[in-house]
Amino acid sequence: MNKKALITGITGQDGSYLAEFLLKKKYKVHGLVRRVALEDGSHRLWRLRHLLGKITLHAASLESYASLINIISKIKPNEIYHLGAQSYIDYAFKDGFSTLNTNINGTHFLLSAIKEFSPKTKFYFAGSSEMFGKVREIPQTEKTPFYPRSTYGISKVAGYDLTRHFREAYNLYCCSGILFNHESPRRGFEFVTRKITHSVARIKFGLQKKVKLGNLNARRDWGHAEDYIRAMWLMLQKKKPEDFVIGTGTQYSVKDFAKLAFAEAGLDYKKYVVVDNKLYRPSEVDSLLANSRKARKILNWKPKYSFKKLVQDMVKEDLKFVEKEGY
Ligand code: NDP
Ligand code: GDR
Repeated sequence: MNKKALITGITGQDGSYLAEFLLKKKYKVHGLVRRVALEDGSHRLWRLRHLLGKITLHAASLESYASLINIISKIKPNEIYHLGAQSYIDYAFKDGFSTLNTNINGTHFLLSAIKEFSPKTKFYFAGSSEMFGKVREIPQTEKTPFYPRSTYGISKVAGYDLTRHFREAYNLYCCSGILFNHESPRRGFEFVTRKITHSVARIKFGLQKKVKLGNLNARRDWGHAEDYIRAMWLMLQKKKPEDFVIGTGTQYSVKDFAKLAFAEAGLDYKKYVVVDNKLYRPSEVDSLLANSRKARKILNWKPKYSFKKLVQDMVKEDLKFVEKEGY
């Protein structure tokens, strides 16, 4: 019998790679999407276009317990990957209420629905390095205390605690991946890496003159999404549910990323990057660095992409994208 997986956030960067990965492993893949995605598929399902027909999409809302019960009690998936979230931190500063509402309640609803209607389902929660925020130690491990710096980070700490609580109280297979930043040619355009590589391509084709950025000194542990979705799957294949930190163990600044991305297109970033103070965040996460020794040992996981290869992949694909689409 093929295994059944349900992915929330399937229209996002990670959801699309994970769907592809699970199809290759012969899973029956179900995705939870907002109703408007089905109505406006050509736009909202762009990352899934090549998979339509091979996956089953269900309209539901992370804000509605009833809609989640309907799907979970019907499918009774072997595995749920809960990736759906308001994931853009700048927006969390503009509307903390909806960020907390979607991210915390959505997680709580799913866990409750599993407990009531499908207790054998294994559950993956998309935790984040943003939970470490103002870091208490360097590098960060599964044991590092949390100190979130945005409502997004706070919502992810709550989701992480809910996941642990349902595991301990009801003996469910629930675990969290504490994933550090991961990027790809499918990254949303507002995140800094994609904003940079898309701007590089537009500048190269004469469609744009400059790119405005905020804090160039923020440092991140950047990996490739394709490596990270493999870690999610590995976490659900163990006998015992456990939480894992996933990252590369290397760190670069936004400036380093820009320098390399422009250089890949034969350009000098200094001529094109403009710092705009309005793009600084009210409270910044300055520096994140993973220690994923536990995942390397227990999951036998390690990233295949280097930082350089990630940047090259994103610039190459954005040059193709802008040439083809013209924007
Ligand atoms: P994306 O922003 O690319 O995707 C987010 C997904 O969540 C989309 O499918 C979006 O659907 C869905 N979503 C957002 N709000 C709602 C809602 N109210 N109801 C239903 N669905 C909703 O994120 P990523 O793929 O990059 O990340 C996946 C998960 O991993 C997220 O939870 C994120 O917070 C977390 N994470 C990501 C990291 C990264 O570096 N990428 C690192 C650590 C954690 P729609 O298309 O309809 O908007
Ligand atoms: P992040 O990613 O906040 O780490 O969250 P993002 O790419 O938005 O920012 C990374 C760093 O770059 C700085 N920065 C800018 N950021 C954006 N978006 N736009 C700019 O113009 C800009 N200039 C500088 C930011 O201040 C920040 O320090 C991502 C998301 O995927 C989360 O969902 C996930 O949990 C974390 O990664 C781990």
